[in-house]
Amino acid sequence: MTAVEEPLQEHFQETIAHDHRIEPRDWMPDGYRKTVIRQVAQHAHSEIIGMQPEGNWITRAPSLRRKAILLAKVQDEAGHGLYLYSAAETLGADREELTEGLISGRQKYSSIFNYPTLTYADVGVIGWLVDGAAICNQVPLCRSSYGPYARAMIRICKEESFHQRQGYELLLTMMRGTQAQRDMVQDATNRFWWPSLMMFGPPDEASPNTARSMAWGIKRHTNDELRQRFVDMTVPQAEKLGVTLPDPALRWNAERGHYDFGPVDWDEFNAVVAGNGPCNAQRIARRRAAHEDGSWVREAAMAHAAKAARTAGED
Ligand code: BYC
Repeated sequence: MTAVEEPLQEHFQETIAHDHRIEPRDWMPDGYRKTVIRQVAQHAHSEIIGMQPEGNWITRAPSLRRKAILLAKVQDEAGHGLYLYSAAETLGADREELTEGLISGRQKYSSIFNYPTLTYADVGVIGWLVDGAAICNQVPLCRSSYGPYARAMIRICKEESFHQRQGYELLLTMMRGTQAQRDMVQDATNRFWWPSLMMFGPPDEASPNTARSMAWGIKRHTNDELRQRFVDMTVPQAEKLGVTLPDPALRWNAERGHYDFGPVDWDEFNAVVAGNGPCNAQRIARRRAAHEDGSWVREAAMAHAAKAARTAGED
């Protein structure tokens, strides 16, 4: 570290220690900048790819009301992706490079979106379990040490909590319907339960980033802490709904004050994250095609901006 950097590093450490926010203009260690860009990019990509599994059902929604709700939810996800890309840009990340990172497979997005959506009950279960897991993970990120990320998360969490409730309400309606509808809800729950637990990332002992990210206040809890919090929150909701969570080992542990649950299949998680889940190739191909289809819009916008700058220069 150079003599010039030493007081800057000290100021950075003090800001973190006092739980104040790091802002784009502040000096920060290279590793901090890279870690925030990596996590925010992963999050932004998840929101953008996350539009696909539910988007699959927009044209086949069972009523106008359900269609309007689903359209609004998927649009919210696009908005979340855009806030988050903007937050990454405040650290010097380039939007085009971020998109390239996603479609080339260099950067990750949440494993959960590599599973197919087979029935309309999946829309409800994604709202209940996937948005439920996202809220558990993201509410503490509203206190993340990087200011623009923390502020983006406040709005995102408000919208996620509406998403979670719409999913649960959809499932309550289906559970009051026919036996075939109840079976659809149970089947969707069976398919999405374990992948939802995988959303929190690898177990703490196998998570290379958690310790450093927590020391820097980027993350506030470990992956396993949040996974446990999600299980504790969700079991009573499943009981109220009348569905069975597909885990015979799930039971209340009075001594720990938490639910015990069975082992997550980490081989499946690693395969999905490595690109070999059921829908990885389809999701990326779709995103790549959408990006290529939109190139004329980007070119037109750039040409317009260049012309406006030239005109301003002539004045
Ligand atoms: N899937 O050391 P770790 C949503 C990667 S979208 C894929 O624990 P970290 C929604 C991880 O990136 C919700 N990859 O990492 C949208 C790292 O790889 P790299 C998405 C995963 O960063 C539409 C490596 O594994 N939420 O709300 O400390 C509809 C080692 O992991 C996963 C977020 O993204 C995974 N599940 O912690 C509905 C929240 N888990 O980057 C809902 C923000 C881990 O070194 N992100 N990896 O190549 C985070 O909080 C953290 O990034 C994680 C991982 C907890 C996910």
